[in-house]
This record gives sequence, structure tokens and C-alpha cells, in this order.
Amino acid sequence: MFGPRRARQAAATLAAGAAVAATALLASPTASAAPQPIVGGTTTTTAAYPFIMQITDASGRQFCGGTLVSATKVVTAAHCMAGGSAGNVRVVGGRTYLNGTDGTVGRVSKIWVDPEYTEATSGHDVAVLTLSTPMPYKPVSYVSSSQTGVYAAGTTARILGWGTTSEYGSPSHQLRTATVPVLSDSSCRTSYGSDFVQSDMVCAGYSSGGVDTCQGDSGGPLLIGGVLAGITSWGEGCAEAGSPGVYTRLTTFSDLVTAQVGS
Ligand code: 4AZ
Repeated sequence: MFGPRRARQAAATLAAGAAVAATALLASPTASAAPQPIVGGTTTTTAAYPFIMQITDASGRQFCGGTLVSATKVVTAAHCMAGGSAGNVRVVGGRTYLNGTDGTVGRVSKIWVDPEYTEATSGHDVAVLTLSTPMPYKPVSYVSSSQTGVYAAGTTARILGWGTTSEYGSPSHQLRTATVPVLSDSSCRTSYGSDFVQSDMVCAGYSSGGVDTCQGDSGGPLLIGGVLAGITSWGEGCAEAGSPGVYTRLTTFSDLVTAQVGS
């Protein structure tokens, strides 16, 4: 799970997380126990991006990111919720550092996973969590289904997370961010062939690699023009030339998300 792979089913799931964390330490004895996120970015804070949420298990171990889109609703990736149940997920807002104790820990009362999500294709990689109590942070808006032009090739997008800072690296203690250009669907097709499902996915990154999301960033936001437009989903390894990050194409799912946000 840790290698240069189709990192779709991020090791970062509720079901697999603890075992994988242990494996990581064995494979990399010098690695810090605390993981880092985003390859090629810079550190930032939850004060700068108050809508970015850590998704953790009940013991507080972060395994995915999420985005606050209303006081009680968090958008994340379906694959992050595999094997999970509302009782063993937490959403942590306002906590820049993985080892922090500040911010707000929210319990989850409901997990909606797109019923068409399948692990086999990573299509429909979207989920919405309902929090038991409101988060005291400003949500961010998300794209509407009519905004299909937001993914124009070359548009600058922002990625955020606590994921590893290199393909085989350890996680970041501190929230990180980077910007990457949106890629054309044809170039994404060139990279991934039929694994790239144009209706469900959008690619972002540099052809030379170097800047990307990585393990542990899954579920977190891809922002375009300050609006949530994608969800970190998968990729072949991290930051490799010719293997861009793949994000859920949120315009395809925004009406479904809106139905959940209003439920
Ligand atoms: C992951 O395992 C993961 N480079 C997320 C994003 C990418 C690869 C892996 C894209 O969570």
C-alpha cells in the first residue's frame, strides 16, 4: 500500500489505518511517528483555511481530510469511509498540528457515501458526514453543477492536507498547502487511460511532477477560485512526472451533495 501504486484506496481508511501506520514505521524506521502531507507545498494554518478538517478515528489518528461546507456537513472522499461507521469517526476543526489538542472535535451522526462509489474504479468518490454539533468555523462554498467550466486546463487550484511530504515519506505534523494547475482531460487520459473517468474525475499537477497530494491527503479539498471544486481521490504514487493527482470532479456530484447538506 505504501509504494508507487494506484493510490486509490489510500491506506488511509478507518479499516486499514492502524495496521498501515505500523507497517510504515517498520518500513521506514527513521520516520517520525507523526505523518506529514502534501508534496512540494508550504506550511499553513487552520486559521488561514478554517474549513479544512482532519478526519480521525476514535483514538484521534488522522487518516483523511475533509471540507466543512456548512456548520454540520463535511465533504470527504467515499474511499476514506470504507469500513467506517459514524461511531468510530471524528472530525477535528481548528487544529493546525496533528499532535495538537486545540480546536473542536466533532462527532458524526451520519455518513452518506455516494451509492455508486466502487472501489474497483474509484468513481463517485464522494461522501458527506453529518456532525452531531455545529463546527464553530466558517464553511467554504462548493461548485454548483452548472459550473462545468471551472476545470479549464491551466487554472490554478489549491490543495491542502496533513499527508506525507513525499511518496515514501512520513506525514506532516503541520497542515500544508500548494497550488497546482488543472490539467486537460486529454492529458489525464494520456496518463491514466481508461482508469480516468472524465465524468467523475479531474486531474491536477505539473507534467514534471514535484507538487501533489499524497497519502493522508485523501478526502481533502481541491479549491478553485476559493471554492471547493474537487476532493483528493487517487493517483499513481505522488508527485511523479506524468502521474498527476486525481480529484473527484465535484460539479458532477454537487446536486447530490446539496441534497445531503439540506437533509
Ligand atoms: C493517498 O494515498 C493518496 N498523488 C492521495 C493522493 C494521491 C496519491 C495517494 C495523488 O491518500
